[in-house]
Amino acid sequence: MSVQVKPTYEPLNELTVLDVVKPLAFFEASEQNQFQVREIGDGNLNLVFHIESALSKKAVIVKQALPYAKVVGESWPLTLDRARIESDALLKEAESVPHLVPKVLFSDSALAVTVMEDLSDHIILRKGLIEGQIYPNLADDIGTFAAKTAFYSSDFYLHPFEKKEQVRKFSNPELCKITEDLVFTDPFFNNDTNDFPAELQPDVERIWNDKELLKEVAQLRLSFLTKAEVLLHGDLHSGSIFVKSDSTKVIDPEFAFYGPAGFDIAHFIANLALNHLSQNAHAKEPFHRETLQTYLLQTIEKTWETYRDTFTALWNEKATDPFAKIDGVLENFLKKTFQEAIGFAGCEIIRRTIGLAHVADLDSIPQKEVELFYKKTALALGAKLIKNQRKITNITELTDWIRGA
Ligand code: SR1
Ligand code: MG
Repeated sequence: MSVQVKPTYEPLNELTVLDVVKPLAFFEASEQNQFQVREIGDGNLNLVFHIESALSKKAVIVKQALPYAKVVGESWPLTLDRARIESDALLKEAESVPHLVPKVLFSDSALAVTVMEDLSDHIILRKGLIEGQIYPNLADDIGTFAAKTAFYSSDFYLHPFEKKEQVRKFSNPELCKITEDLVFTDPFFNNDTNDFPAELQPDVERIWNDKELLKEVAQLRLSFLTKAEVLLHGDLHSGSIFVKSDSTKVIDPEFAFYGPAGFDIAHFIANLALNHLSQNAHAKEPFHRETLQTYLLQTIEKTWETYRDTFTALWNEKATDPFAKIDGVLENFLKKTFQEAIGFAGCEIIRRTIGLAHVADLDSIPQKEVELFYKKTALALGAKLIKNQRKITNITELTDWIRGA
């Protein structure tokens, strides 16, 4: 009788990662001794290996969670359960938007490992945007991703028992705490995790002393803490999206949890707004800059419109909620989601400028003076969005504000 021994957790290396890959049916037996392995993780939290067969050139990605946050080191312990959350979220998302997420080939929660489809022919959206690339399908794809994953996970569609089971399954307290601290708390107080140059001190203090702003942030933070409306990706910035000209793949849902419906769209919009601002410095010539900035604003508008229209179509066709046919119920939900998204976007813009984990869009601006100028502009835009979230009634008002920042 053979006894199956459960694997115990060990961080993988370029040799041991093959023990995970070899038993998979993905590669032929003849390929087993021909692998080329590279560790390619450049994110804040995990190991990522690219494993390619030298014979067929077929490849897979092996992602393993470390028991701490790589960006800080072993002094910041972090649950391995995020690997389970990530593979479960990818599988759940694949039920409604299979073309927009990487395929999961294998996962093991004890090893904190997910093996998935290789996407080396894509690049990270943030990199593409900084380089001035345009992705025509991006708005449709992200609007569809956010609307479908939201609707199909919500009380508008699921039986209440199933919804509560999903909320339990995607309970993600440690990763949520990172967002509660880094997005909704630390940047608004004089906290050690903040990271900004001395020249920004007056602008930062203006934020810390703005009681009206802090009151709104407290409300947004409470929404994030308490509203289990829909299954969110939880970290939908432009580093969590892989793109090529005709394809979009949303990756890295380790922050997935049930939260307020506007949160994912907000993070996407905030990161496009930061790129829009940074193009004033990155784009080499005025015509190209104008083209890029117009594209970015149109993408923000179209993402929201796609989200709204896709959610509305699903609601009209499939909602099981007893109030779904009552006039104004959907409109109220969408209005509240939209306005809250504007506030969340403001928090993300501020956090990516002065908190922990900045964005390359702003940090890679070559001249220091120019970088400071656009960081100050980002702080002012973030504060404006937070304070005026309920005054903006349609998406073009928002893009007008971003254009005029
Ligand atoms: C310690 S983790 C820092 C950031 O990286 C992730 O992508 C999230 O955005 C998180 O806030
Ligand atoms: Mg990530």
